[in-house]
Amino acid sequence: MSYEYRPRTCRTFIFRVACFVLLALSATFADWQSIGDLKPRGRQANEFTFVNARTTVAITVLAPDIVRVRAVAGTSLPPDHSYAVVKTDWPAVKVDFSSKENVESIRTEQLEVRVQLAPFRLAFYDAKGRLISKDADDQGMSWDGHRVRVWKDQPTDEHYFGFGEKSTPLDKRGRSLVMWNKDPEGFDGTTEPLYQSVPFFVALRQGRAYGTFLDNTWRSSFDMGSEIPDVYSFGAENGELNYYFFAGPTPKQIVSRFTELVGRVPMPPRWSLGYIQSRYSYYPETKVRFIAENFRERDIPCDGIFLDIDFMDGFRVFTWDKSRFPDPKRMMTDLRQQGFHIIAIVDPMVKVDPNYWVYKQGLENNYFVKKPDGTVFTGKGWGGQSAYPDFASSKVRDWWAGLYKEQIDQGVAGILTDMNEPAVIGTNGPTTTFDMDMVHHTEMGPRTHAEIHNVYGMLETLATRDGMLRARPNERPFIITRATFAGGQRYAAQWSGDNFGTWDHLRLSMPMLNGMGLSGLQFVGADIGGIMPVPSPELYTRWMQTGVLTPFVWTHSLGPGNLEPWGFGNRMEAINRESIKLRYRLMPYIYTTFWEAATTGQPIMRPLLLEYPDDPWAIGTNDEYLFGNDLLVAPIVKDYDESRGVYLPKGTWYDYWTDHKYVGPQMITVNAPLDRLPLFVRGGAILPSQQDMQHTDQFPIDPLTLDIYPDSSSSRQYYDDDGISFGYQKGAYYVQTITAEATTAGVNVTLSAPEGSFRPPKRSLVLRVHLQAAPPSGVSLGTSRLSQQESVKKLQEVQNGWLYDSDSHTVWIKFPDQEAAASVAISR
Ligand code: MIG
Repeated sequence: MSYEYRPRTCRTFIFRVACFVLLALSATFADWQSIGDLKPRGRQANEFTFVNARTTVAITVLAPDIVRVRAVAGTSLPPDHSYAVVKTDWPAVKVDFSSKENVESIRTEQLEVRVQLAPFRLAFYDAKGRLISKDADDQGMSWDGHRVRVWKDQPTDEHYFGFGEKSTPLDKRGRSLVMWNKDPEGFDGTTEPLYQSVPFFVALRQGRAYGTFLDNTWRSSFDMGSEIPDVYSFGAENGELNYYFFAGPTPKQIVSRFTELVGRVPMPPRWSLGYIQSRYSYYPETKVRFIAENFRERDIPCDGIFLDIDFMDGFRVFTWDKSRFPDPKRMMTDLRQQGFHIIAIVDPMVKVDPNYWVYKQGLENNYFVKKPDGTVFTGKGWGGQSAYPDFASSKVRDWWAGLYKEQIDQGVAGILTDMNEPAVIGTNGPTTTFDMDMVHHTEMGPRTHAEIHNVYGMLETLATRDGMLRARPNERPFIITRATFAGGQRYAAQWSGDNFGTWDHLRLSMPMLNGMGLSGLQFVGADIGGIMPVPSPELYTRWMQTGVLTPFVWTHSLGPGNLEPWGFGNRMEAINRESIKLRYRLMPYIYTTFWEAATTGQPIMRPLLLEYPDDPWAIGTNDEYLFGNDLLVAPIVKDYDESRGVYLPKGTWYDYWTDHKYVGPQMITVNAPLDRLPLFVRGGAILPSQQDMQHTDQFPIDPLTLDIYPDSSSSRQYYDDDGISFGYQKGAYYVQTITAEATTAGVNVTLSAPEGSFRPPKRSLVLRVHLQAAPPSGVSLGTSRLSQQESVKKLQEVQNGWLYDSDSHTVWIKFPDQEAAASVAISR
């Protein structure tokens, strides 16, 4: 395998022609000023600086596999600042430097940056001297007025993934992407840009990956070979050409490093992983209570209900419409007793109303975004003209954080921040957001909206998280936001905005959510059923089936139909009930997967390419995904389809429902009647699950079930904690390593002594060892033999015992969870 490649000889020509065409097309397309020749200026620790009369470039080695490149106009580096990056204290790393003729070399154990001085170009090599990526010879870093951009060679077999929230297929090769938070007021599989901006991508070529993060908040763009073949480029309208290069070589390592740099999702409250019911809008109170009662009466699990804008008094944020919700505190107290949490919407628009306290406080204290002439900027909000808090100011964030207290004290458990791209309803002249020259007051001084726009929503969620923590210091906040920027997972979950109730949207939700996951946004979901129009019964049911196996799960719609799990008749209700119950049974697996995301940064919902980067079929798969380490989901995405082709990557896979074994890589066809989601378990998986519950904190887990699919030797960690407090940060968690070993003598399962100080109430453990062709000759726990039982019912009655289910070829073993090391031997 060679990583060198030969650029097409006509590339230069094409580049020039393309530039010429662009020039001719646009009168405003000025000449890009190439960076020219630079000279080394010096080295400070692991920062190497290069200069000429117009430009300064700093190359900083942060880790053996991470290099930062900072290019600025001018002869010195301005103060450093980032809204995305949280890690700056990198441990010392050994860097070798050498210089010969025109090329300086900066080398770590994993990476070499070759710096060509004249003309100035960067090339990244791996430790074996193989080229990973390089600036294009024709055009490296360049300026055009305030605009900055860099062009890089694009090998014909390189593919690009990530880029945050995009509705296009996973592989962005040949596409042009824009980073500019925007409410598109509805989108399809081509709309660009969308609500969130994460200027980050993973490049993959012949199984080897590298990553790039452009840390620039201005409007930026990535052209992945749509303008000029064999060349890709990225840059921004203003600011620094400031990017991080991750050497990989696996996508997982890149995602891990990127999220180390910009932060990872914190452990969410467990209830927020339950099913959430939503509607634009449920009101009045009797309707909300009716919805809640229906869930319980119909035996459909649910943990939360969302209140959209109509709960407010004339769309004034932080108020209640008292005719619709006369006693919010009582309503929320009652609902909580039934296991429901209320999530309330907060918009960044503050109605202009001299009698409204939020508006008055904002006006008196200069908390609103201003025009250049110093007057308050207003735009159209739900309640009419509205002012917008300046979230770029820490003083304003502090004020806004305090505003949450009253509603949270009344019982609001979660906040949804909408419209924070920011979106101005209708249009604001030519734009749907603030005018570009509106003024924000940051700690570094005044800044224009053009610079702050992309982080406005993220800064709102920072204030919101702070506000929730102040109101309830011992509870993990739940916030979900429509707009965010790189690193936004530190403060909030994200959903994919106003999707439609069409099969197309169910299909595109997969690459969309998977791309977000690759970009550090791990806690994500789409409106099940689409916000509008009302989906067909089949579509809603199919969407629910797969939606329950995404990180955030809610039905959200504008109606007018009843998009509740029971809204499409008895047959669909029965299927939806089972889909949601599956989510709840798998909660220990899902919760553990969130813990993995919080500690490693790996997405919860994953494209196949994350695990199988050297498999071209896996890379090209948009209509399947992995949910956690062990499950592969292949939803039905077409009307009336009752079977589909499923690509199974290398390794052993088991049909979740039948235990039918497949050996990948293989394309199979599976039957999928309406009540069946094609779902596969990885060979070697150990899946923790729990008993049925109506809401996540209805009962402690009992029994904890471990479904084991033996495959020579495998292991997993199981995580638990109290699900709500920050105790886990001080050691109050439960982590156990479970291993399964299949030998000719049988299967051995071991449980490690748990780590951490959290201990669940006394309970039973049930191991279900799948794929056992014949009943075992015996089962022992430690040194004692367990007795065989005749039926599952019998097994439920005894404390210890085992059973062989000949229909499913599964051995069930039950014993009290000693919360200590244990070993179980199943003998042939
Ligand atoms: O454009 O608050 O994406 O989820 O229901 C309408 C009303 C504003 C857009 C959100 C949607 C929400 C709706 N909001």
